[in-house]
Order: sequence, then C-alpha cells, then structure tokens
Amino acid sequence: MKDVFVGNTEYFKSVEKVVYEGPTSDNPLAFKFYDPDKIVAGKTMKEHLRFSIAYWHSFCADGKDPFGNATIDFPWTDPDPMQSARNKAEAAFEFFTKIQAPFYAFHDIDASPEGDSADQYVKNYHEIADLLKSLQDATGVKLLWNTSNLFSNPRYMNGAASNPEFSVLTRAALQVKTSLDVNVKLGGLGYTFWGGREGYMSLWNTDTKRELDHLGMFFAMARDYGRKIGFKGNFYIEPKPMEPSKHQYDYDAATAIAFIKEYGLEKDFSCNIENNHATLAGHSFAHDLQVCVNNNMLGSVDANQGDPQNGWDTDEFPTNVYDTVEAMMIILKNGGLHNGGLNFDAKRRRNSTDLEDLFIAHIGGMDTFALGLEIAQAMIDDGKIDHFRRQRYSSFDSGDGARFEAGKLDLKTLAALSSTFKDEKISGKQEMLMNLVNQYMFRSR
Ligand code: XLS
Ligand code: NI
Ligand code: NI
Repeated sequence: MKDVFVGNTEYFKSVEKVVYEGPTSDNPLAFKFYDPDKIVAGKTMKEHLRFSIAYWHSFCADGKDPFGNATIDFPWTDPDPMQSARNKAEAAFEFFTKIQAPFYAFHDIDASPEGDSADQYVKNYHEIADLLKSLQDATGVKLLWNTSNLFSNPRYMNGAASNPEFSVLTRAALQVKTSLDVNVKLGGLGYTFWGGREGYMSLWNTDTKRELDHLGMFFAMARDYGRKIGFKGNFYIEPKPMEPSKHQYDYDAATAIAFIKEYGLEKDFSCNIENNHATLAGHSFAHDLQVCVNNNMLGSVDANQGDPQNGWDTDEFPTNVYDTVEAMMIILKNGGLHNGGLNFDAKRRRNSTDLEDLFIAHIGGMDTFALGLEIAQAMIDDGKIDHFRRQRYSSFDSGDGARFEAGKLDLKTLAALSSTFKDEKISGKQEMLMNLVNQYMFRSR
C-alpha cells in the first residue's frame, strides 16, 4: 500500500484508497456521486470542486467540548510534541491521498507545536514546514491556504491585531510573518485571516474605530510583507458574526467587503465564505456567496453546514444538497473557484469515534458537493431559471428602462414617466421556481 502512504507508518490501515462506486454501492467507504475524473461542462469534477482538508478538525480536534473531555484517539500521538507533529503530518498526507483531496489547509499551531518561546515557535514551524514540503512533493497535494491561530492562546483574550495593548500586536505579527514565510516555502495559494477575537465583548471598554483602524493597518502590513517575499496568492478574510467574540468585526460578506474597500485592500483581499458563518449572521450560504460574486470578491469557501436548531458554529459536514446546489450555481456562474477551493472546515461529531468515521464524513461532504455541481450545471444548461430571471428585468433592456440603467435619466424625468406606470400585478412565481428546483433535484438522471 506504499502508494497511498508516504511516511514510515500507515495510520489508517483499515481503509484503502476511496474510489467512486456509484449511487447504488452499499460500501460506506466509497464515493456514490463524486467521480473525480468525470467531465461536467468541460472540466473534471476534481477541477471544479477543488476539495481541501482542514488540518485542525481532522487531525487535531479530539472531541473536547465545554462540557466534556476528549473522545477521539489519534494513533499518531507521541509524548514528544514534535514527534507527534511529524507523525500527524504523515497521517494527514496518508489521509489526503486515500480520500483523493488535492488540497489542504492549516493553522500554524495545528501543524507545529507552539513551544515555550517565540524562537521555539519559529524553529518548530520551519522544521515541520520542511516535512510538509517533502510530503507535498511526494504526493502532489497542495496547500490551499494557511493561517495563524490568533485566538486560542490567552495572550489574545482581548484581541490580536485589534488588541488595545500594542505589544500583543507584535506577537500576532510574529505569527503572521512566520506563516507567510512558511506559505511561500510551501507554494500556498492563499492566506486566511479569521478573527475570532477581532471584535468585542463590551462596548464599554472598546474603541471600535481605533481597533478597526489597527486591523486595517495590520492587514496592509501583511499584504506588503507577503508581496515582498514573493507570496503570489490571495489574502482572504473569513467573515463570521460572533463566537467566540460577542461581535466580530468581519460580521458577514457585506461587512468584510466594505472593510476591505475602506482600507484599500481590494487588489489583494477577497472573502473566504463559510456556510455556517453565513447562517449565524442570519443569511444563507448562497446569500453570502452572491454578495461576494456581485463584488468580484469570492476567494474561497469553507464547506460545512450548521444545525438549524443551534445558534452556533457546529461545523458539520455538508449533507444538505439544496445548499450545495445553490452554492454551486453561484460558483459556476462565477467561472468556478479560481485559486480557491472547497475546504471542509467541518468536524465529525464527538461520538463518531471510529477512525473510519473521518473518511465517511468527508465522503458525504464530497458526494454532496458533487451532486450540487451536477444539478446546478443541469439547471444552467436547461436555462429555465436563468431565462425567467432575465425576463423579470426585461423592462430595463430597452427604451426608458435602458436609459435609466445607463444613467441617462434624472429624477424629474423619471417622475414624469410615471404617466406610463402600468398598475398591474406581476407574479414573482417563487413556488413555481422552487418546484422546478425539486424537479431538477429528484428527476432520474
Ligand atoms: C472558525 C473558523 C476557523 C477558520 C480558520 O469558526 O471557521 O476555523 O476557518 O481560522
Ligand atoms: Ni472556517
Ligand atoms: Ni467556522
């Protein structure tokens, strides 16, 4: 089995490389809908979907929650933290290869132990990065993005780049600088900022204007440094409204985009949209994706789903095909994911304790997006929904409507045209369109 593990030990011995067996297969360890080499609209499914595995959930999250201890055992754990990190890297690449994921993503301290000092942090990180590089070379798996964890360590309890104490910013800068150095070493395609502590718990002790200015300044510095050392990828801001902070500055796509533009970052920054964050903000996944596409700001996607009964980030694997059809519809119209990917920022439940559950969870997520892709493409090919939507705006295609769009009317003229107002009801046909979506979804293919 050497072709599916490149390290010294095979950690997922009970699972072989996962392959497509089709919708009637009863093998839980096979793809039912994701057929990597199948061509959809001129590209393979693999090229469309650009799946990425999240290091933190898959190889670090051990099932701890605020009420309970770890439930998940990782066979690579070693008493020496550096040895653990080396084993974990080998296990991770075995997993990427067996699940056929072309990309991965990590936080600095998911991959490499923080150590007791800043120097140790940098040294550990570079040593592990060298190993990751050799594993990338051996497997062909690429880094979608990395990021710095600026939220777990107590030093960040009042924020990182938006901390009211200057010296904390310097420590955050060390992490971001080192992550960018490592990114360039690994040929990463992106770098993500997710600011769990960049926000506030109380307005009574917070100068939000000053904190936002600091955050904007910090991001500009990261951009300048990255470009200087040869980072050619995209910087992403990952919006989230709250959790752990009561309010996070990058609340949703619209807020993050306004921030990006306000601080002059639009050439280098775009958004990394996560389904469960969009729903926490009171939107849908599709809403935040569409806001990004409207602004040419769709960078990458954290593919997961929330639980409608819970008001927090449950980070579940995507299984809701309605969500992925809507998402893929928008992504396809955006010309694809470009440099971004579908990164499974998702974890198995803490009582899914078999090692193979990690595979089963990802298989479900990949199948769900493959279904989304095929159904969305069928809807696009058929054109009924697009046609309906275009028709709805056809009064702007010619005559005064077109002159309005071209900016050739003023308010007085527009008001004068009210003599042409047609006082009749025009149905929005929502139910008809939703029934049509069900037809595309459930007709036999
Ligand atoms: C947390 C975020 C986090 C980012 C990376 O809610 O989703 O996992 O994706 O820091
Ligand atoms: Ni995320
Ligand atoms: Ni999240």
